[in-house]
Order: sequence, then structure tokens, then C-alpha cells
Amino acid sequence: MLKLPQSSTDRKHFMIVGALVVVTTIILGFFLLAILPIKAQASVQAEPIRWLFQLHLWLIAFLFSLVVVFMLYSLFVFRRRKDDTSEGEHFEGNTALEIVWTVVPLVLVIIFSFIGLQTLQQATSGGDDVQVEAVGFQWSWTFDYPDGVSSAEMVLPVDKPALISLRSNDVIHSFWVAEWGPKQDLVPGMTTTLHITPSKVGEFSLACAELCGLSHWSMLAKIRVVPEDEYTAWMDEKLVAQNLQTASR
Ligand SMILES: [Cu+2]
Repeated sequence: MLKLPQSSTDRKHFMIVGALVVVTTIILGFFLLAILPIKAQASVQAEPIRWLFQLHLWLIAFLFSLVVVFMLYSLFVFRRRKDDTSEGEHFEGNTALEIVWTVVPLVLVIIFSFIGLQTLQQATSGGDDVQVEAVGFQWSWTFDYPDGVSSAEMVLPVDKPALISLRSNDVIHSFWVAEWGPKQDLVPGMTTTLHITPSKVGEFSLACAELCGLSHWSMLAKIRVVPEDEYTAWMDEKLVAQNLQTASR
């Protein structure tokens, strides 16, 4: 049977260790959040990812504290005293304890897999008010809009769900704007998609996140998220410029 702390000294030790675990978890949790900054969230899809990431950090902080605090406490408080030559107490297996430490992690893993699936669903869905095709190639990007506009930078209106279709001309690349959260591969021979609803106006950097050759590091493109009227103006300007180009040929 699971042996619970019986004497008042045992209970005192457990209460001290319990309090230390809580304190260590809080300090470590905030420390991890501080040293592992998640870039400013700039899309609707980035929110669930950040939430899950933070949940994981807190769980990691707790599990680490649980193991390390118990271990260090035992090492210091129950260390061998001077002139103590006695043997340590002998323990047999503890079935109840083994069941507990098998079932608890199992339940946690199942809960986290459900939360993970839900987050994945939220981070990969959205509308298609704006559609863009992003083409990746060694080692740059072009962006094509439905009405024939082609651009070296991607411009999107803020707060409008965008469907980004991804194609590669050569090898596997990966579309990643850190502030937007999700990442999606570009696979030669097929079209993959990414739903992004930009929630912040600003300039961002698109990076290829799949090692794709010698100049992979330089496979960047500028992303601009602008108010809707500015987007419409940019689109009109592009249309005029490209029509004029065609007319003057
Ligand atoms: Cu690439």
C-alpha cells in the first residue's frame, strides 16, 4: 500500500517540500517565459500556438521542480550525519505508487494530445477573403494575386482572413513569418495552403524555414500588413503599372 507520511515530522517534511515545489515552479515558469520570448503575436492563428507553448512551459517548470526539489531536499536534509554508521531503511516495491506514476503521466499525455489537436485545428483554419499564391524557388519568393498582380513583397490587409497557396519551383521550402505563428512546407509538384488572419499592421519578414541549398539563409521576403484602404490603393497602383507595362510593349 501507498505509505503516506505518518509521523508529524514526515508531514512537516512533505509540507516544506510541497511549498518549495510551488515556489520553484513559479520562479522557473516566469524565468522560462522571460528567456524564451515568443515573438509579438501578429495573427489570429498565432494566439493558440502561444497559449499551448506557455502551457507546456508551466508543465515543464512544475515537473522539473517536482523532481529536482525532492532530490535536493533529500540530499541535504537526510544526508549522513557525523558518526552515523547505520544502514538506510530497506524498501520493497510499492504497487500503489507505481500505478499512480503510470496512470498520471498517461492521463496527462492524453489530455495534451487533445489540446494539441485542437490547437492545430485552430492554427490552421480561417477564411479566404484575400487569396495569394506564394511561389518559392532557390532562393527567393514571388507573390501572385488572383487578378494578375505579381509582386516581390507580400501585401495583405489587416484583420482580413487570407488564404495563402504555396508552390515550389524546385526543392522543398517552408513558409514562415515568425510573428504569424504557423509554418507550412512548399512541396514541389503540389500546392499546400496556409490560413493567416493578420491582426497587426506592420512590416514583417518571411523566411524560408527549410534548408534548401547554398543561399537558403538569404531566402527572405518583405511582408507588409496595411489598413484595408491602403491595400486597395496598392492593388490599384499595381494593376495600373502592370497594364501600362503590357500596353507599352
Ligand atoms: Cu528555401
